[in-house]
Amino acid sequence: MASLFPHLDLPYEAYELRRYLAAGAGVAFHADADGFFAAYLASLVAEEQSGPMYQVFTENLDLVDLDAWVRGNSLNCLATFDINVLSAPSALGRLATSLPLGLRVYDDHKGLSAILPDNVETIELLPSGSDSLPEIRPASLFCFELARQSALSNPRRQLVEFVALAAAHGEGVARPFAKMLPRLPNSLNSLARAVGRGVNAYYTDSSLQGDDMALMMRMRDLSESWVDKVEAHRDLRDHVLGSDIFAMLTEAENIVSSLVEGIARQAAVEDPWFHTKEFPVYLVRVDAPRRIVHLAASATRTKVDQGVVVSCQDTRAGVGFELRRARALHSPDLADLLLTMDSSWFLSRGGHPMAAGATVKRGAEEAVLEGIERLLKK
Ligand SMILES: [Mn+2]
Repeated sequence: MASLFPHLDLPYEAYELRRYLAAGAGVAFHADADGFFAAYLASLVAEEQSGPMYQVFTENLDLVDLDAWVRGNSLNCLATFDINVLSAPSALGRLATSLPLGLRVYDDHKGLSAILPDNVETIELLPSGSDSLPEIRPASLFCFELARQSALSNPRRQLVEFVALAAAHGEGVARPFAKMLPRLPNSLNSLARAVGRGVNAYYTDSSLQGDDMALMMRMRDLSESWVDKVEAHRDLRDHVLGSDIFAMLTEAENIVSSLVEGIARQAAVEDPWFHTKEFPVYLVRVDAPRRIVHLAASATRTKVDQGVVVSCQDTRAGVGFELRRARALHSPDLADLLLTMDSSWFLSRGGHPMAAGATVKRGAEEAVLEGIERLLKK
């Protein structure tokens, strides 16, 4: 796992993170499997109770609400996990002025060009020039490596390895990173997949989940009760299967997967939206009671296994857009593509070359679709 981050001094990063959290830093994370598990693992690196935590939902990636929360809690410093600040340089500037002791941003930000305020430090997780692996370095796997650098007790380590696997499944990198991930028995591997997908399903609708940190509290309960019970009861699989958190996650996953599978199955039998010279492009218009636009895009990419998939869905905050590229393609860079378009159409946008997303102002969605078509045909 350390080989994913050859450009970083991991013992130093563990020390810095611990020092920062001990100074009372708040923690904000992207509300999905990667962000959630990154924040959880970071709290283990801290070894003691860290500051207050905040979930940034995909539709609020403009960071305005996060700034209000920082001010409301009178925080001096903040660490963010899996929050891509590429899309929000102006909100970032405002956020930085609220944090006299600083802001540490843990994510990959290919192409971050904005000049950052002095008290903002980005811990860039993506090394430059890494062709053989996907162009993504999940924040959760970085925090897992930091947690592993800390001296964790054995029972805790087993649960933490399970969490790293769940995070990789949730982030969709379990296969490409398979050789680097911890090896656990097959039954735990499939359970980790269910948990990773369940966390993403849980976070598909912020209006249902609110900002109550219920999932994080249950994750901590699960981990504490595992460490306490491990002498009497050695089977981690039974422990996870019998937990509150697992019941909550499977319920969310059942609701969401039936919605998403139906959409992807339908999209795969329909004709592509258009063809470029090299590949087909699929358009999926999502109409569903939960915010599943990103999952519909990923599931459709898996089903059609070629070209580019664009999905969109009307959400509370605006129109959610998600772009996915087949794994076999090496271009186009989908994050670049979104960033090339007229900024006045967007509330937020960002991501990675093969998976990017945006929230578009209501009324601008057709202009964005035309822009995507024009740029892909170029
Ligand atoms: Mn994320």
